[in-house]
Amino acid sequence: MLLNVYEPWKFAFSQEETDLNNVCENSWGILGIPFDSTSSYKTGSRTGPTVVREASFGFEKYNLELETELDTTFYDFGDINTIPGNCQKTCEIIEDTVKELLDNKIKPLIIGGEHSVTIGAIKAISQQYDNLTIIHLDAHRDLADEFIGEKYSHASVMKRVHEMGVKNLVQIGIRSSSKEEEEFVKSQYNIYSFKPKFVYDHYDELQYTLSQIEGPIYISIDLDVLDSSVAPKVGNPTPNGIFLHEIRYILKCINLDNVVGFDVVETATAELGDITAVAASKIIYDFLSLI
Ligand SMILES: [Mn+2]
Repeated sequence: MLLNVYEPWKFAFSQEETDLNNVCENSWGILGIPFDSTSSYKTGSRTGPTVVREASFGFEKYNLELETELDTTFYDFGDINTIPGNCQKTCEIIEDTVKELLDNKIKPLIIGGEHSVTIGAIKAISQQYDNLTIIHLDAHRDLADEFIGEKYSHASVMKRVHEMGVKNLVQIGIRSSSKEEEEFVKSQYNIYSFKPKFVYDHYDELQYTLSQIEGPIYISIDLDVLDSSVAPKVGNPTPNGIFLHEIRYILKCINLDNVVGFDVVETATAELGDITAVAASKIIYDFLSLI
């Protein structure tokens, strides 16, 4: 029999194991979160986990750009059960699941789904670490206190996260915000931001800043941080963003030994081979190659 290794429901190169008692400590565990109920513009990120995983089969185990083999031990545990239409309850399920991973010394790598799913993941992680730094790549600040009356929303993710008492919030790629959000940022001592122009023009300064971050780090990447020519199928496409090689550069600047959680969210397409899904998959592939 000739069978190939194409199993598009799992991220390529992941280990075969679903029993948490049998996994290696200090490994990574992928969770897909098919949820998009608060999306206010383009829906469809509920199929993100499926197409992002499928796209991973286009990459080689040897990562030529990084000149390294993807030999990190990681497991793909499949998708979490979500409750369509109920963001808060879905976040509670995510929090419980991430806690279970952390109790087994597995770090969560989340594939969204819309950005609100990050609330549940960071809630679990912030209870384990009182000095957590969030590195947040996004076109938007996501610091609205509420959005259309909803506290649990893709537009208020980082406000909820900030309320959890994180040490620092570092926002990169921001180019869309409200006056209220700007005033909130100015009133806080622990929110840092770097617009796309800063990323293009001041690589060295950005590298220095990121390399100085101490303590545990959670990286949250809303795919709309990318220029909308590179990743058009996102919940809120926004022009004039950064590019894939800049995300790779940013990841290389961070002390990845300190990273305790990672997510890539807002891939809003169901089409196999869509360039947005490939971009999301590439970011995860590069991250797994670097750690
Ligand atoms: Mn965004």
